Amino acid sequence: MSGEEAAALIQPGDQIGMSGFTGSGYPKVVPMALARRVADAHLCGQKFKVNVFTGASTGPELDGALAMSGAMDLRMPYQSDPITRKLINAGEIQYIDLHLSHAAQLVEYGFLGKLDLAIIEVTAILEDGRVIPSTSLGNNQTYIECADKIILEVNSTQPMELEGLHDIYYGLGLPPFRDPIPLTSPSQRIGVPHLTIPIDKVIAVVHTDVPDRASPFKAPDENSKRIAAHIMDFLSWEVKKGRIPPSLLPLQSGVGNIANAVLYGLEEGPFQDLTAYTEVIQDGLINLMRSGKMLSASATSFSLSPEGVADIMPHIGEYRDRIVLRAQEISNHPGIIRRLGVIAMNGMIEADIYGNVNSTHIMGSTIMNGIGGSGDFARNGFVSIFMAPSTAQRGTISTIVPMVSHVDHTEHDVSVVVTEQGLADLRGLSPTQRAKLIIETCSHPDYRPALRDYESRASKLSMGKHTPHMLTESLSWHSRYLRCGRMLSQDRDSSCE
Ligand code: 0RQ
Repeated sequence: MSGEEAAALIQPGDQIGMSGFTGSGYPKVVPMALARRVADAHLCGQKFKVNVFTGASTGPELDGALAMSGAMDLRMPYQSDPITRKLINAGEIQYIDLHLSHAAQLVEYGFLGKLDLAIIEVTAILEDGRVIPSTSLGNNQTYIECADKIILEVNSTQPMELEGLHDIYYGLGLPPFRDPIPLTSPSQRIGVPHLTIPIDKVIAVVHTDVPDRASPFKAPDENSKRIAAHIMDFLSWEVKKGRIPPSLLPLQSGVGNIANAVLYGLEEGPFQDLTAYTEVIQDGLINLMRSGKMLSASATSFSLSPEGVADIMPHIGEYRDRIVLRAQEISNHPGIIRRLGVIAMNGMIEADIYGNVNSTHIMGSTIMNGIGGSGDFARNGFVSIFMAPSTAQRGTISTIVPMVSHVDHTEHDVSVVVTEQGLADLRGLSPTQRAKLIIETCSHPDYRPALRDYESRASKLSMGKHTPHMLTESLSWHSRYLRCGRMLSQDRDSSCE
């Protein structure tokens, strides 16, 4: 049926699980038709909102269209759409920012309520009923299993060559009846290549020929290249010390231009026979496979530039033995990440001098994208590297700060902080040792004196000497409470208002 006919089957208040992960494999026609329906309803004064769950970020036809029409009441678990972000920060969309490995099980546990509908993009429905997934797997099989009804969007622009790339291992079950997941190497297959669709739940099949909206990558700039070079030196050192093999350990690389630059750095680096256990296959990863430097990669989606899509997708079948796409609860599974010893490399907004990392918030209250999979990999990886230029906003803000304004990755989950200035290896260091190293190695010279000044005054004036801070400067509420808390609860003092 048409997108309009399918969208007419959606009810106000529905909770919908959709496919889509980093701009790939998301439904397009039905969300756009739903956005038009909602806009019409709002014009007539009717309230029409739905809750939208996905794998991760999608594209303008889903997040952009639904946000602009005012259709979204609640969004989870990750987004990177500018309109959605604006409405979340305006308080008009409720956003649950989750570890990506958690999303499927939270739905299965029933913690997020009933799933009314699943809208899933697929590549094809074969004559015998088997369904070839699209360019991402995300939470698709879970949403299909948990939803009351299913709409399939068949995208004829996705190549049939995708058949056989996916490995769907579904049915972890509920505690206490969970078995170990039998995955011991990145390229191993433990499931089936097709989605299992309970046919009686399918209420619509819709055709689309709208391609994934892949974001272009900027060519690596000087800072990204320097960050990549520091990471190459670090990995070489780890090999030299015998802590990792010459082929390294499976790599995870976050999204974005710096992450892609690191992959280009590996292209020129000395390492051979690499593997990846990650979430997204970016252009840089494909280049490593093409040059023979990388043997195999496991992920949950493709996130290729438009050139990458045009170049690679028509021949994607050639990579069937070397690329595996998995559900995100497997690609991001803490136990598997720890078992494989993944080297985790993720972007950050800021790090503090003690190694706490903020990946999600600007100035503590404005969300950027979400934690995504960075927490799954950071806490469980063999080493966890966080990277960013030492300044943001054209040099006006230091990304190394005394205390992060929001903590996504605590000091306990961060092994390495790297900027274009240098790389701080935090393993085995106490907070005060870390502070000195991060300031001297990672901060921009323009901000270094101010950070040194903070560190030295804090080490003298702080009440505790383990993680010295001057809270008046970094968290004024706490010091105000210490000063005025008693008075606030007894005789209110206007100086404490
Ligand atoms: O702003 O767009 O206005 O120029 O933030 O920053 O430097 O372009 O960095 O694209 O690598 O994104 C952490 C957001 C970094 C990303 C984050 C401003 C800066 C710019 C973007 P403009 P850059 P990147 C696997 C892993 C969480 C999810 C994750 C992210 C904009 O890496 O979302 O890791 N990570 N998933 O100017 C003010 C600061 C700032 C700042 C940056 N300190 N203060 N503004 N900016 N630092 C993948 C998945 O999970 C799917």
